[in-house]
Amino acid sequence: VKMDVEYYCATPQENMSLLTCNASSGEIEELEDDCISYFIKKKLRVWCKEPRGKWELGTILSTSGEEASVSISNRNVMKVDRSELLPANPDILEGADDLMKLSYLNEPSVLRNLKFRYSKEMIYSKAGPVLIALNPFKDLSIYGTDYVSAYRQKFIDAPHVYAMADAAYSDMLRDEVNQSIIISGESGSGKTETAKIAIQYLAAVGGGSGGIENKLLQTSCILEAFGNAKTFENDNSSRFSRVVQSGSTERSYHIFYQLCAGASSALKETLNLRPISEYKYLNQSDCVKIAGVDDARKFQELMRALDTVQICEEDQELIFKMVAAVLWLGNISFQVNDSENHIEVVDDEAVTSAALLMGCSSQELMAALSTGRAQSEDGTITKKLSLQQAIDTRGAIAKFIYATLFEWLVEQLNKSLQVGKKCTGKSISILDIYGFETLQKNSFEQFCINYANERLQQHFNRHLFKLEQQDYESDGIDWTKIDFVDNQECLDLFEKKPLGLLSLLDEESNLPKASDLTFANKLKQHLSPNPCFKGERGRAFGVRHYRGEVLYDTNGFLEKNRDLLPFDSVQLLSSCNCELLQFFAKVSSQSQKESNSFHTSALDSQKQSIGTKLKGQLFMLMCQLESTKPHFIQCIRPNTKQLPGIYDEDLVLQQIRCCGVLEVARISRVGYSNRMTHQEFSERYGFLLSEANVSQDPLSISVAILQQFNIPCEMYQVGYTKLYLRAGQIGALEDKRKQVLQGILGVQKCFRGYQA
Ligand code: AD9
Ligand code: MG
Repeated sequence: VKMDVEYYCATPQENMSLLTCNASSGEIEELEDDCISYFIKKKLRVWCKEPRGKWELGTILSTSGEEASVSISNRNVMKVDRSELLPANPDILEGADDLMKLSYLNEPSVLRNLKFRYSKEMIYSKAGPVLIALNPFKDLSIYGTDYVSAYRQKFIDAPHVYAMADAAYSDMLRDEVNQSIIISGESGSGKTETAKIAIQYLAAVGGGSGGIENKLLQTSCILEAFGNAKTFENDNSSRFSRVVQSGSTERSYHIFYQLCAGASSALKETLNLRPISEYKYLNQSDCVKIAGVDDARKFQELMRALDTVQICEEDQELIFKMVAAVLWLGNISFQVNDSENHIEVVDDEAVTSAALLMGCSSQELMAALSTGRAQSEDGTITKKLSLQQAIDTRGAIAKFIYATLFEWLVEQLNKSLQVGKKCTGKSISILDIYGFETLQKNSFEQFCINYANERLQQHFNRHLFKLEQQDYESDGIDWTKIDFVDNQECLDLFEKKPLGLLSLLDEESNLPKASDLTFANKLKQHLSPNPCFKGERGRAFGVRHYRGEVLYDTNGFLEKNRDLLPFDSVQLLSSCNCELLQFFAKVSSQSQKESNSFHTSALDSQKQSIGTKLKGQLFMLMCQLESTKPHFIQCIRPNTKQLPGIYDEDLVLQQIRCCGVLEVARISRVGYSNRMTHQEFSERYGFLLSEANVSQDPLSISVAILQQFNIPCEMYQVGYTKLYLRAGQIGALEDKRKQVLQGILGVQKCFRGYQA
């Protein structure tokens, strides 16, 4: 950074004792006398930590031994230890759009910078290559067609999702390489909104034919109706599984409430639909409404979206039948026959309605809910279910129907977007998952969600820290390694075989007599030495995640992990007069074939548990992402109240600390954001050389280009195989290239005109 004023350039530790002085000459030299005296002499501002741990701005008045007297803003003088002092940035850097530009990258400076920007509604900032997005919790007028074209034409260069989407788009066109935009952040930090903003941009600039851009935009509305729900942390949270139960102040998936509120009277009649309060799956929670959300209107929007993506009326009815079937299933009740300790299904409206909607007879449904098969010495026998078994079976069928519906819907959307032809071009993938969660009570759902986020963070670390630095080292350029928090150890805690959380969970799920308590004990027995694991009392255990420690309650872990659909239910579903259920039940029965899988028996070896399935899906996802050039966005939630204008410093700091953006900014400041092989570089810019280079070897051509364009030597390094350039250098070369090419094109046009 070149400036007129005298300033300091701190070493990676960013503390007062390790400063080096960068005088206006631009030369970096070791500071001769103590940097604190320099700060006193120049009346430069510092951060000092007050007793309650908050950082205050001030100027050092004097020092005595290890103690410094600091005058802070309200004219108070505070005495602090020298170690509690950090250099503050000069005013001129206030609100810098890239953290990389700050002279001092310490935590209070970064926090202040982001706070300043947030107060001016500048919610986007950069940390080198990473876009930081602070959730505004209100609509800002920084989106829409005018902004799209301004970013496309590069009239604006302020950090924005549009700018990042544009970079991905331009890189894809230029390098013909698949791209990805990877969005991370805690629950409620704004990932899904950010993903939609990126899609909006790409649809606008790359839409083209067939109205595909409009369809693409409408898919979010559909996916959110069926895949999102209100949680404690976020009114519109991307979710995992919650059909049969949701916590207080939480709701099930939006679609249930939208359907009940917005269905036409004809549709209500077809589905025998009742008000929300009459459905057990919905009325168990004390929350049915979301402030400021009109479910009936949302339903109309959903219907329009379904029309736009060309899901025909028949299929639409089928979808709503499945949704209503789930609701009616939840209302089915059981009567316990005390003398024989088994149950009967109460033959009421709930059974008839559910059976009708699913396309089977009430008798068949009642049989599947009350009896099951078990293996005996003489072969398979049919036996009556206990109350708990019947409730679990009912839940399993409801979850299966909903999961099936969701998968089918995604398939329909994909078909609709392909507009009949196979996509052969390059792609941009946008990844938005459920965000990291720490609740009062964390269950299997949080366990899966947080594991997935741990995987995603590893991808972030791998690209921004590991690969980046490996490249420098192996290519032999001067480089001082920068530390970062690697979460590999925590990932290993989950994934290691046979002694990892997922393997032990599967092992325990396979044991007929196992319980949540035996599972918790097993974890303690095997994993206690692991620094990321924390044994707790009773059924609980703790994991030290990259985003902090989370306490999990193993209650329900085994049952949820097994996620078995009893054999009789599979048979029932494949015999239903409903295409959708038939198809998926057949797929499911393939994997269960010839095994009398029954939910009280051991986990069927052929059916994957939820944990293992998730691990496999994440592995595939990571493989897919590895074949793309990544662009990272870190979303940050400034408060937990979901309200605009509140910047909770501690909350922001905690997110900044664990997501690694500070380290990214540090690496970027001293690193080289662009790299190209000598071959690529010489081929791309070689034609700009004014004198034909005698030597044809790529390295000599590359060096000649650097010289011709006067690129200062501190702005690049030449490695064995690649050329490393600091930020901003490629841009200048690209501009020149464009200029020359346009010149050539102009001449050609002229020439053609002349011929004509
Ligand atoms: V979760 O992990 O799925 O629970 P997300 O996806 O990170 O979470 P989401 O995108 O749903 O969070 O954002 C939460 C809410 O913040 C939204 O419903 C909006 O009300 C609000 N939000 C987020 N980003 C923006 C924005 N750029 N502009 C306006 C926003 N509001
Ligand atoms: Mg989301």
